[in-house]
Order: sequence, then structure tokens, then C-alpha cells
Amino acid sequence: VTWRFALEEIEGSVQHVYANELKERIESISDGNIELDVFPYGSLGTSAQLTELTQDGSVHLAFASPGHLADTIPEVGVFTLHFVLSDHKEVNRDLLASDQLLDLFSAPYAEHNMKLLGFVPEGWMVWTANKPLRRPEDFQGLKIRTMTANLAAEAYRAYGADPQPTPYSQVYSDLQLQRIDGQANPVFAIEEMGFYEVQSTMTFARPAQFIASVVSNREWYEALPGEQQQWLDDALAKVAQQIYRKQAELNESRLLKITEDSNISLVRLTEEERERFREASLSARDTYVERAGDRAENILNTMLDMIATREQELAG
Ligand code: 6CS
Repeated sequence: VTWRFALEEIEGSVQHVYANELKERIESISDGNIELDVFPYGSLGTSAQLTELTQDGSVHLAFASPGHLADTIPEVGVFTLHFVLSDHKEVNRDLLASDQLLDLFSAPYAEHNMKLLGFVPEGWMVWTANKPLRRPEDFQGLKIRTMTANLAAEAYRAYGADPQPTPYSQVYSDLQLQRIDGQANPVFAIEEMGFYEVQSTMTFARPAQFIASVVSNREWYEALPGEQQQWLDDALAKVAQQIYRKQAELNESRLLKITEDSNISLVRLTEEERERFREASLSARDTYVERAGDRAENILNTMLDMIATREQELAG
């Protein structure tokens, strides 16, 4: 049999590394009886189209980014909000790997015919533009590209920006043609998509991590023979551990490449500067709760509690 796995990123990306690790494990444990075909971004359509292909079973496994998926599953919009995650690596890692978090989202995904298999952190979002973005005021009127879901725009609307929802594949040309002024993505993506070639400044504010969800078609997953489902679950758990380290390495090495290849300026915000963004970001939480409803409110509050509890444990 063949399992089809669709990515929202190109070859060499974090998602591609993840998919190749999964492929190796599945093909080896099944003695080659299962073949895992990986489709990098560009082969099957936009992120929103990949989600549709997963829902109708044309692809079995896929990545789905909250910033695109929130039009279908508003609850995942929580990952587009700023300053929700901790400044402590361990806290975020434990949160994203926890069954408690997966459980919170399993019903919303299942209602849309998807089985949520895991969350994959891919690194801090870094802002690029043709100027430094040190204060919320610097976003005033800025045409910042956001992922395509309505909710994804709200974090930037809170800073006074003029968000431009845009599919991933169109970002480079829109920057080049100056139809947009800036965008946000982890470092590895800024490098492999070439965004640094058409922007003057990278601003490091650590507002949010880029977090992707790994999903499968629900009926496909449920109909898998028991042994195959176990293989998949085991392989996913192992790859989840590997990818955490790999994404950190990739983000580091790609930053070196960017600075070697270009004269882009790197701006790192101070804690005081970050604090002003944090305050300005809070109104977007209200918008999220208003639009996404009670279940979303519970998700946000539970996440904030989990983070605070873990931070206290670490401090004490
Ligand atoms: O910005 C985006 O749309 C995309 N960014 C990354 C790093 N992965 C997939 C996502 O669709």
C-alpha cells in the first residue's frame, strides 16, 4: 500500500525532514509493504487545498498550519496569538508534546474529518520588512503578509497594521513587487523561500512560535489495521523527539547562511520593547474568543494555566 503525505513546505524544510524520517521508519518497520510518498509544497496546491485533500481522503497525512486552518477550525487560531507561549524552551516543548493539549483539540479536528496526530514547533516567528519593527507604532499601516485565515490577521491588526492574507507561494513575489511590506516566518523558511533577498531587516521579537499540526484523514486512520496504526503512532512519537532538535539546528544554520549571503540587518528587541508588544497584543485574545467561542476560550485559558504552572515548577 501507499500512504500519501502532503507538506506545506519545500524540500529541505523542517516538514520535509520530518516526513523523510517518518518515511524511513514506516517503510522499514513494514518491510517495504507500506510506501510513504511525500509531496512537498507546490505539488498539490495551497495549504487550504491540502487540508481539503486530507478531508476527502485523497491524501492520508498532511501538515496543517493554524494560520491557514483557523478558517476551518477556529480554535487553532490560538496559535496565531502573540505572547501566549513561554520564554522558556522546556515549558513550550512540554506543552506542545502533552496529551492534555492534544485532547483539547481532538474534537475540533474530528468534527472536520481529521485526526490530530501532533503539534510540531518549527521555531520562533521572525518579522522581516524594509525597516526595523521595534515598537507597535512601527506596524501602523504596514502591509504585513499573514497566513490566509481571518483570525491570523488579528495579532497584527492589534498593532495597527494592515494585514494582507496571502498563500505561502505568493509571498516572495508580493514582497518583490512591493504589494506587501513585510512578513513573519521562522528563520529556516525566510532562508529557503528567499524572503531575505527582498527585505532589508529581520526583527527578532519572539512573539509566537510557528507551530504546525500533523493530521490524517480520520476515517483512513480509524480503518487502518491495528498493527499499522501502532506502527504509525510509534513512528510519530519517535519523529516528534527528533524534529525538536533538528528544527533548532536548521534555524541556527540557516541564519548563518542568510548573514553570509546578504547584508540584511538583524534587530533583537530588548525585554522592554517586547513588553510593549505584549501589552498591545492582548486585545487580539478577546477577538479570538469572540469569534471562536466558548471552547476556544477554554483552550486559551487552559494553555495559559499549563504554561504558568510549568514556569512556577521550573522557578521553584
Ligand atoms: O507562512 C506560511 O504560510 C508557511 N510557513 C511555514 C514555515 N510553513 C508552512 C506555512 O504554510
